[in-house]
Amino acid sequence: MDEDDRDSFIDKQGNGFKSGFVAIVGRPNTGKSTLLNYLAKRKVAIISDKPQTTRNSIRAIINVDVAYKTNVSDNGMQKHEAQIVLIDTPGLHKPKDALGSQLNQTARNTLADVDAIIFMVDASQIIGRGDVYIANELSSITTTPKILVLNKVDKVEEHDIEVQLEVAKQLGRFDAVIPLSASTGRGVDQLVDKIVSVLPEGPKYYPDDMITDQPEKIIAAEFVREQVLELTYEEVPHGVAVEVQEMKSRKDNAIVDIFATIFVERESQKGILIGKEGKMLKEIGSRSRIEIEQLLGSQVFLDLRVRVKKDWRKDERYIRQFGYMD
Ligand SMILES: Nc1nc2c(ncn2[C@@H]2O[C@H](COP(=O)(O)OP(=O)(O)OP(=O)(O)O)[C@@H](O)[C@H]2O)c(=O)[nH]1
Ligand SMILES: [Mg+2]
Repeated sequence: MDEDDRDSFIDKQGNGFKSGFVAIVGRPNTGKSTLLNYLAKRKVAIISDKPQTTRNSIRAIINVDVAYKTNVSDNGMQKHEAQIVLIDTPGLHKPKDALGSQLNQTARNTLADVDAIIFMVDASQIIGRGDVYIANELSSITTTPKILVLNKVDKVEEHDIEVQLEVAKQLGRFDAVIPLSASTGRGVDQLVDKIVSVLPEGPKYYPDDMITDQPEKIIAAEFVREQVLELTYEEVPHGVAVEVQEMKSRKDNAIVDIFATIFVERESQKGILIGKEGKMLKEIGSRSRIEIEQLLGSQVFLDLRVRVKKDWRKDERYIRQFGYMD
């Protein structure tokens, strides 16, 4: 194709640029946030091995330049620039409290207004009721392209990947079924190609240098919560919320002061988080400070407190205050 031909092709197809909003949904712990971070090439969403880690819908802006097959051009391959606005959502699950219901609501609201949906299932687990439940909900959405992703294939034998793919295909009608590993990146290129192929032509929604819609203050609070998830067990990680009250640079810009509070539901949990001689809180603080320093690119002074808000997960006011209301 010479230069003139290319121009006329672009004119016919609008500007040839593709873009759109793409939601990732699935059960808790399937690896949605891991995929988001892999594609964003940065930690935008926190990750843990505990279910219900993500509590907001989190956008990452992925600018891509892919060649994909088309019937339009002479050689069957057309290079396409695109912007994928990927939206991570809380895992859909059977809720036990007001927070759980709100997390499900946040995930469902996201589905209403996207250009494509990625439904993620975990290849290393039995594909079961929780997945079927979500698949049934998705079946009522007929006009949005849907891609089923079988994640964590690095954890299973090749033969079992085939078996799981067959089971996954029974979950409904999808534009594609793609096995991948959000940890190693295997299969991610195929997913990106597929997403771009189903996206409409559209504008660049966000500037090139923008990675996420999450303010630094929120990410900093999440980095603290991630360490709590890492270091605590049973009910404690689920009952924790983190709020950054203040974040400001000192006059010489060398240090950022951050004042944050970890909220728990009970006095006993407060004791666990502070730990013997304050050891636990110190550990949470120093681990999250390192992450926040990387995020901000400057030295950080982190002041962490622990406070009790009794049964906050049952109280809409606190769910809203902590920023978990959509
Ligand atoms: N081996 C392996 N582990 C993975 C992969 N993707 C995610 N994980 C792990 O699975 C766990 C859950 O990952 P997350 O990304 O937090 O899962 P999520 O779907 O966002 O979970 P929720 O936010 O709770 O809905 C973490 O321990 C990840 O390290 C993968 O491709 N391979
Ligand atoms: Mg998540």
